[in-house]
Amino acid sequence: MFEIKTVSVMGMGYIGLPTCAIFASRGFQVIGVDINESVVEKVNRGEIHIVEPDLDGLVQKMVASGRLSAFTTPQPADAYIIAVPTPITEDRKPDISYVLTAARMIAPLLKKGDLIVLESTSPVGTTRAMNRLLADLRPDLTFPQTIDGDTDVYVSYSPERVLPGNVLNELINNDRSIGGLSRRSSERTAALYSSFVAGDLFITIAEIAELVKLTENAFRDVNIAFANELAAVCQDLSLNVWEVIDLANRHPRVNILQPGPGVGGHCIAVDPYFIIDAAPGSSPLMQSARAINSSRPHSVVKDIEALFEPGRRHTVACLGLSFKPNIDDLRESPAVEVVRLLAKRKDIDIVAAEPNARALPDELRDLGVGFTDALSAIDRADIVVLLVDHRQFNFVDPESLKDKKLVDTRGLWTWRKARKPDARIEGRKNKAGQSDNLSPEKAA
Ligand code: SAJ
Repeated sequence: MFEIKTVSVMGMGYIGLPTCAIFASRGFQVIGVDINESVVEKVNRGEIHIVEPDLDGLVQKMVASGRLSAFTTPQPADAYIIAVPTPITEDRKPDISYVLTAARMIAPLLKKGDLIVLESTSPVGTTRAMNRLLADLRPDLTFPQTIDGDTDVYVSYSPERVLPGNVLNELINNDRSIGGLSRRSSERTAALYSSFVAGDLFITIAEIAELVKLTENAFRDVNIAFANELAAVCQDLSLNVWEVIDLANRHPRVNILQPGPGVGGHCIAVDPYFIIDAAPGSSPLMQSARAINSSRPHSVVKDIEALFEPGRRHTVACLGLSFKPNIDDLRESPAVEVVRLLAKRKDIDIVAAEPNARALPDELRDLGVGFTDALSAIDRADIVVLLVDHRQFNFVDPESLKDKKLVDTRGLWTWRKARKPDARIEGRKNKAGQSDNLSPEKAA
């Protein structure tokens, strides 16, 4: 076996940069590669360009130790990790061009014994397509063709599955699937990741590992769509969806997710399309889920418009812009979409608050949206819309909302903070010192 001493990570984004830092912390010499010069300069100064707990300190330490350095072009290594974006096109087809470009860039550097691991969320078949491209570009080396054959170069798929906001912890502790194009590829990949992964490693074929990653995010999308559909049903029936979910989830086998203004981020709102594109005739549920979740911002806008009084100019406070609580990431954010849709109206004033951002995105500022802190926004508005359940919004004084019309898309004020204490009669199992282990027969 060839020993891996140097690891090159292609792409230093939300996944690539923490991966660089973790490999460096395990003693590897790590080369981070990114086409964005300012990212490379920042990392080489020991700084980071994303918001992620504890990552800044680790990157700073690893750069200072000399084990992590960044470049705009690939450098020779023993293992190459590809962590570049795989977006969708306008017509919702997967775009794997960044993966293939990364493969083209490393092809000239490859030598006997090297390992290539694709980590980017990818449509089924991408790892094999990348392998074919590499084999075409380097006819002097052998690449995996059958699961059993040994080769000069090893190729695997092993997706990341970490949650933004908890990346370092989940990188280490989550289980991982590894889909090698050959048995030796899987073995080498497992050996490399076991340097930092404390979770279990599961070996499978590349196509299964690719579909597993897509399945995880499609599963969550479908489940969020269920919660969002239930919210619409409850609205028709004038019932509180938060209470319905809270009580239903007390069933031992029910776990309904939370409704909201839609699904954002660059993963869950995108990845189901990779499955839908591959099997359009067999994925009606995933297609419906996408349609339900994508239409949520429009429903929220309708709920707000229902509060307008004819002839009156309203000021609407929109609280929260990020795609989920307690982060600064506005990409594909349904909250931004709600504000964008509202801002098309010229008969209202809009003021937005986002405690994790220093300014509004240019697009919203150009639409005439104001930007201030939550309390001033509430103060100025007659309609208050809660779009993201940031922890800061827990501390809003209910008195300040008393005379306002509310649209609480996350149930933070209208349910989570307003749960009635006398609506629960505590059972014996929850009372201190009173637990009894009676079998049903004994209890009877
Ligand atoms: N959301 C709801 N209701 C919920 C849960 C989430 O409306 O009950 C919304 C959020 O507000 C947000 C969106 O869904 O807009 C996605 O947020 P998320 O926290 O569910 O997931 P992400 O996009 O931050 O990260 C997901 C994770 N995948 C799964 O949980 C299956 C993460 O583990 C993946 O690594 C990541 O996608 C990725 O990179 O693919």
